[in-house]
Amino acid sequence: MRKLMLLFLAILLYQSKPSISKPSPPPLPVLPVPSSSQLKWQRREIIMFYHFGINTFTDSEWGTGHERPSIFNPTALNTTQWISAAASLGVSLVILTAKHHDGFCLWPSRYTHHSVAFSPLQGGKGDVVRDFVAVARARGIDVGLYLSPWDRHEKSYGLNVPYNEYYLGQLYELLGNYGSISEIWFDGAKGANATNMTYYFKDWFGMTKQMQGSINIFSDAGPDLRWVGDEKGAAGETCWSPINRTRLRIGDASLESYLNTGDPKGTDWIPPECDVSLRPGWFWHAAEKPKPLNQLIDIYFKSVGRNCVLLLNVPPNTTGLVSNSDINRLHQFRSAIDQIFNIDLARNRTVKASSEWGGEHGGFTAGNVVDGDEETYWTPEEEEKEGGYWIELRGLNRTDKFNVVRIQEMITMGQRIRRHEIYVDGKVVVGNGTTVGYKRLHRLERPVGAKKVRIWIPESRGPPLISAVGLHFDPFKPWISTNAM
Ligand code: FUL
Repeated sequence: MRKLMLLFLAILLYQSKPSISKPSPPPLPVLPVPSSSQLKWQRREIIMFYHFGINTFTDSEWGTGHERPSIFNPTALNTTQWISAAASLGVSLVILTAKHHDGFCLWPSRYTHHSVAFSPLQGGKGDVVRDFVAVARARGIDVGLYLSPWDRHEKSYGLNVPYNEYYLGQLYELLGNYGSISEIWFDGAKGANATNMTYYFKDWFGMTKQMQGSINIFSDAGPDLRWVGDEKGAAGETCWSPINRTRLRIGDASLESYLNTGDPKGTDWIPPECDVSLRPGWFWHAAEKPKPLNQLIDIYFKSVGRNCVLLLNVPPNTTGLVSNSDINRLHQFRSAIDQIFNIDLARNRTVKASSEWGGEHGGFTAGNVVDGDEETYWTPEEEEKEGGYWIELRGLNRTDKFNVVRIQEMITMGQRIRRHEIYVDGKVVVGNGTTVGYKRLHRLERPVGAKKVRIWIPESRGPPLISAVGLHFDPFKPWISTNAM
């Protein structure tokens, strides 16, 4: 009898359990994938560079190393004003040239007399690195440093062991005395007097990682971030974060196009950073002006809009301030980006897809691409449909014109899309391309109004994972302003 009652109870419990379908576990990643530091960096989108040093006072780009430290005299130096400029653009990481090729140090390095300690700045007590770091941190902005390997002042330059020791000593000072450093910038430039000298990159990188566990190391060859191969702020139309590190060599000009496009067969995740200056030069020159707004917007589309981070250089002037003309241009740039992207015509619209991983309760439904949440994504069933995978926005208003299409991959699980096409109302192709990556922005030929917008993905490394699709209107597109006149 007791047994029977227990059985009855068990049946009752089983039947009263509500039938909830379980979400599906996500698909497997497609390697390589980013580290958490690389992911954090990618999401910053725009970061800022400050070229400041002895060159600022000699109207030059590459100092000789023979300049007297006494000429370094920024009478109104105000790093708070520099950082406010960065904050107004919305950047979360700022990088300072602690030492450029002339060898002059913006901090009082123990290993040289060629530094701020021998300049009039605060009677020799100044430390631009210290001030810069303190102000940025107080504003919640992360910090990076540029320590040029090429040093035209240092006597030991050209001698393998002594110079590498000198360089490591300075690196140790910068990475040990200024708290957490998020990025370190190594370039490969070398003097003609050092053709037989080797930069001990392996030792430098090793010590850097030992001292700053979550830092990103930038160089022509990574290991964390790579140069994009030009200084125009433009990535390749095809731009893979994966690349083969074994093919890369620091300072090898023949690799520029490889760096620009990356490699779908790459086994290393080393995304490109697009460094470009707001002005023609990297350092401030009285005769130069900031780039026009249209050019900056174009740079944004060719860097951030091609799976990269834009590193925009804003050089402070001889008084030690960012010039007003530059500040105004940064404000215009920010407000232009906001004007284009703050309105998203795709937001919360109906979305259909070729299939949904795990079905409608799987957690990877098409609607995830318009929910405004970068952590959710759509992914189809593994099986490739004829002609590829697709996702389609429906129920749009023909009167709402857009001329920018934004597509974002969920890169935490690898970069996958090899080719994509954008169709409106079933048949008209308004844009197409190869890679997508973290963010791909298409600037269309002309504004379009449509009821349906479909993204076709005919080729990809495994099923695509899409976190966002957006439709925007860009009033700055050059032809619009000329037509309106
Ligand atoms: C290059 C340098 O030679 C330029 O002067 C500038 O600093 C640029 C960002 O990197 O390697």
